[in-house]
Amino acid sequence: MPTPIQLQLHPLIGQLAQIILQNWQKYLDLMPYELPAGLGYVEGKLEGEKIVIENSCYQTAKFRKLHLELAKVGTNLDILHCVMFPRPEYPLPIFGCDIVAGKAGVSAAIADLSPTGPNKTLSLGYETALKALPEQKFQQIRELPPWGDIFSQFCLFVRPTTPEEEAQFLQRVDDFVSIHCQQAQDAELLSPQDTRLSSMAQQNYCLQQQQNDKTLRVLEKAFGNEWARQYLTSVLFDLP
Ligand code: BLA
Repeated sequence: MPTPIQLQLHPLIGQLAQIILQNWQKYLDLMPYELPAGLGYVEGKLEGEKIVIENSCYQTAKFRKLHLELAKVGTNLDILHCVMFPRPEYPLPIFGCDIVAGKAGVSAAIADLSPTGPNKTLSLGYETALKALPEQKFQQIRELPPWGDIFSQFCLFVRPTTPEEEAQFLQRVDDFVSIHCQQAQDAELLSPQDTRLSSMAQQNYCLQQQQNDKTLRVLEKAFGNEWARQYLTSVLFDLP
């Protein structure tokens, strides 16, 4: 079910949102997740351009927060942000995806299943499934910023340059999310000690993501400094 703002976004973003939501509906038993009051749909405009943000948020037995955010900044910057935070009691990585599209096309497309376990590795189930995915080729692979040490060896960070590359990116995210949902079905409870470690890994993930100035700057321009910080730390990357 395309939502009003989704219809006006860059096609890659609309398609990716559909793929993510379809996987969630297919594999997971979704329950609502209440975002802090007033932050489901937000509009802001301080300097210059208007920004519209639309959030969909759910939880399940294995995931504490499934968050899909679509944003339109002015007429030429479209953003998809998605994170699937597991409940720390389960040995599950964090799925994250961000797409930033401007007039000149998609400048950043990133997707990962980021480890929360010991030694920053994924479990054998994930490794096996991810290594079995077909090899992909992109002309422009982007370099991760310093805080990007949270991502796994399977992280894909590209600037897609052709419709074929966009299709490859969509396929890879579809595979990541469907593997993740299926692995989560079989996940068994961790010991209290390992739960503490996975909770700390999630905190580290959020603290590193909060260092992304590029996200903060877009939000600050529309909503001001205090609101932007609050949104970053309570909606986008709240600590478990
Ligand atoms: C980059 N994120 C960006 C950029 C912008 C945003 C404008 C720069 C684009 C570019 O370098 O081409 C903005 N992203 C936003 C905003 C929101 C958003 C405003 O999600 C939300 C309202 N970011 C995430 C997640 C990941 C992520 C979940 O939210 C990864 C799983 C990654 N975004 C990410 C990375 C960069 C980026 C790695 C590049 C940062 C850099 O090069 O310094």
